[in-house]
Amino acid sequence: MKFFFTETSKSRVTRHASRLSRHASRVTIILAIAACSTLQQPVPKAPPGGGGELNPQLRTNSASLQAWQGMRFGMFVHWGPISLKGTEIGWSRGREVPISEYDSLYLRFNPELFNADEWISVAKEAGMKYFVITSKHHDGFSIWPSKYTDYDIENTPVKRDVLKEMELACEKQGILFGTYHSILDWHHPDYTTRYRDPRPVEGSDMKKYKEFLFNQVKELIVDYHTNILWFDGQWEASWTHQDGMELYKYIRDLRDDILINNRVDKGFKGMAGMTDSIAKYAGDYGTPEQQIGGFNRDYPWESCITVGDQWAWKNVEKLKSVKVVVETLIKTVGGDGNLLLNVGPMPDGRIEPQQVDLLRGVGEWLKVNGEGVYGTRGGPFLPTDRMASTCKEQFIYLHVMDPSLKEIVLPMPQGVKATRVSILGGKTVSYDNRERQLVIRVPQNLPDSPAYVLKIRINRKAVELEPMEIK
Ligand code: FHN
Repeated sequence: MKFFFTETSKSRVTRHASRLSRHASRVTIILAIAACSTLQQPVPKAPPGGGGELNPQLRTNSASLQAWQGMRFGMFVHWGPISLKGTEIGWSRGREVPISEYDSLYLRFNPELFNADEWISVAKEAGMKYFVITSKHHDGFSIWPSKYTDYDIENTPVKRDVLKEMELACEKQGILFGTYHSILDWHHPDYTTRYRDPRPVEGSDMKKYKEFLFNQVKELIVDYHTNILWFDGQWEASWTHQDGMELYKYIRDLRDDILINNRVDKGFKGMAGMTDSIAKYAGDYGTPEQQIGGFNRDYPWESCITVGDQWAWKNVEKLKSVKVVVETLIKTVGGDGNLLLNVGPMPDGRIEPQQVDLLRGVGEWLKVNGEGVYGTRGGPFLPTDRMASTCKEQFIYLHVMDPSLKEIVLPMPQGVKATRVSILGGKTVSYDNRERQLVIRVPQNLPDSPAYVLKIRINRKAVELEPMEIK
């Protein structure tokens, strides 16, 4: 289901809508979701990213980018036969799990309790607006019946196209469907970098591997209508900057409204995730990992973070608390980023109850405070450990994580005045406009919550205020 449309892709959306005419109400609902979560902000100046120095004319689809940025919060899922062992996907191949054993796990991968609708309902209850599943991780297992390999879901006991079921569940429930795809592939005979694998590289042919990779990416686009291609595994020497720009152009030529992260190319700058040079490397957004990216309104970014300490399912996992996840979300959106929060489903196909409970807790907070998250931009006050801010139209949302504050003093540019202050889910709040300052008196007896959000109406468009530091 396409959430995004531009002139060129409108016809696709129209075609899609006519195919779905019997579900017209769903199309309306989904487009309404995109609309209400689409950023209300002016189109950013020429969004960076795109095809990189080889294809500078290839620009990111700004309507897609804005709609995705407005969604702010997504579910990441790392899942595959390795969940049978409870060790890390990809990385435990040849490490905790001997390669021969790892590569035969798929023969007994039978997630009988897998229910895509349940997964997507959990995402919705968490307040997540998009979903990214590992179509293929570094271990080379394809979680759909691919025409280009037998190492895929079709040759497991489960005999279901679980990826199609996820796509349809997303479409039914109005969640944007996306796929994570590993460029490197430690299983494929033609991939030329080995990881803890004694197989010689002689005879492997990257030209053949690239053809395989491009063909599988086309399957994800044409057969599964992915809206996000979340690449990973770009760091090894087998994959070049030229390859990255080529793959970006290949995808753009197939569909101009798919979002492609910066790990398609070589611009990923370590775990900080941003791109060294926006013009040089291909990719639509930066991907800080296991950390909150720095404040950046000029280049879209998304932090990917696990609920525990492993990407794939791990028995007896220590999970983050609701408070930590809510604070992580606040600081991320306060920096103008998205948060892609990862869960690792169990080998039987369920998301384990403790992870579901955690996500539900986050969803409860967003039910009250989502107005200060969805469709907003980060700032104007830079995030701190006690507060972060987002903005939309003439409103600033101040997310306060420190319940001990009795009075909050905010810097205000000359001539900018508050005209109303209230608390989301509550009443108006007393405040004073002073010389280049706004003083807010925090109400007593605030509800027990990871954070409360003050909605501050000012006398101009909030996104026009220059970012300001607060203490
Ligand atoms: O190696 C992968 C890892 O398994 C996981 O998929 C993360 C998620 O983005 N990315 C790589 C580590 O940077």
